Amino acid sequence: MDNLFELPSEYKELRASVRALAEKEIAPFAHDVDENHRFPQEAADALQKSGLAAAHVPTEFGGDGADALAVVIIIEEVARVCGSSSLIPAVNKLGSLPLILGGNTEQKQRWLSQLAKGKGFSYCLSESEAGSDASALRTKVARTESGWLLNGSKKWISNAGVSEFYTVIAQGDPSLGSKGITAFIVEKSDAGVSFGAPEKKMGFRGSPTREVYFDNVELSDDRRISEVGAGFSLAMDTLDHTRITIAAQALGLAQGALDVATKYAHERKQFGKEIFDFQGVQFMLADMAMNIEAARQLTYAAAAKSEHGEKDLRFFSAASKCFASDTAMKVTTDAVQILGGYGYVSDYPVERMMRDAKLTQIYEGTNQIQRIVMARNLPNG
Ligand code: COS
Repeated sequence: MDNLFELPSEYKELRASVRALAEKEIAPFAHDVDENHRFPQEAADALQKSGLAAAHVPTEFGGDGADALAVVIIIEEVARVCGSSSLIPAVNKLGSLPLILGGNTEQKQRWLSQLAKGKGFSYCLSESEAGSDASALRTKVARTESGWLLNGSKKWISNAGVSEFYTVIAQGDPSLGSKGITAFIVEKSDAGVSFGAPEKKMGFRGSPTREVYFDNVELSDDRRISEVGAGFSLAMDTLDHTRITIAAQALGLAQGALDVATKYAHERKQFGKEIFDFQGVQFMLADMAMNIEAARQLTYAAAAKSEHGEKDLRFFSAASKCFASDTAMKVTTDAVQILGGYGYVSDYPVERMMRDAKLTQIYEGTNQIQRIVMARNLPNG
């Protein structure tokens, strides 16, 4: 009971080391990455060098075998200084988790070992007409004599074009609805794969988001990582684990904004005293800290459930993503308010954090979808 709410020391040490790395090697580039809409290559290199870009890859396939909580802490600490950079470990986990959950040993050896060496892995579920209604996807896969033929397109794919590998969820028999869907691994170099122009986004501007096009892409059957027709369940099972990484990202953005706002409140003087001394500002900072801590407890609990495959994972992962991202939106907006005119311009990072926070309420399932998932998973729901 004594240590129930105390993080074991290995996680505290991990946090300290990721924080030091993030502040030294990622934070100095965060503004430039956002301003110039460029990929955070410095962060990618630093994370890869320290084994943090895809730490979740099991040791047998060349990774660090980091558990779900360790990955959450990595993402949280990177997001605290740069949201775009935190998408590197988050996308790598999202893209490769279907393979980890559904693939055979040979397939894992083939792709996870390369992921551990720095080749990125993206996740292709959403389409222009299939966002929240994910099972309405239209990317088609058809059997051929030698395997499969893939045709269609995916939209809003994070790190598309940078990643080497793509998990693609495709429909093989529309008459079966979600039961006609199967999951495949596609490589960037496969003939018939191409990418759209990078989207012009409000936030997360350092992470390229592109459409991915499949034009008669021939795939052998060893690219298939789910049973035929079991791809939708695999895609949803994946999100149960990875929505927690979005909660982690939201948590990091919120913590980063609170840290900046608290420091600023002590530095900024108006009416002859620090603005921290005004109760109105204290109440805001206290609410921000309180909600962040509540989001952290929920997210870490969800991570433990992910690690142990507990039955209520689906509820907890949706709840953590929803609560942490709503918290991030509120906290970053309040941080901008505390910084006033300085908060609204890009000299300080809080307006960037506020723009980044918005996406955490939208992707890996909107917060409206998370509430549907939670309601469906109430004990007597
Ligand atoms: N895990 C595993 N399986 C799941 C699941 C989950 N979280 N949610 C649904 N399924 C299964 C169901 O059990 C069902 O299988 P059975 O027919 O065997 O019961 C099948 O998938 C279809 O489920 P359902 O009919 O509930 O699907 P809906 O079309 O109603 O959609 C929601 C369910 C809305 C929850 C789902 O489409 C969703 O999460 N949408 C958001 C997608 C998303 O996050 N997109 C972001 C892009 S990914 S970055």
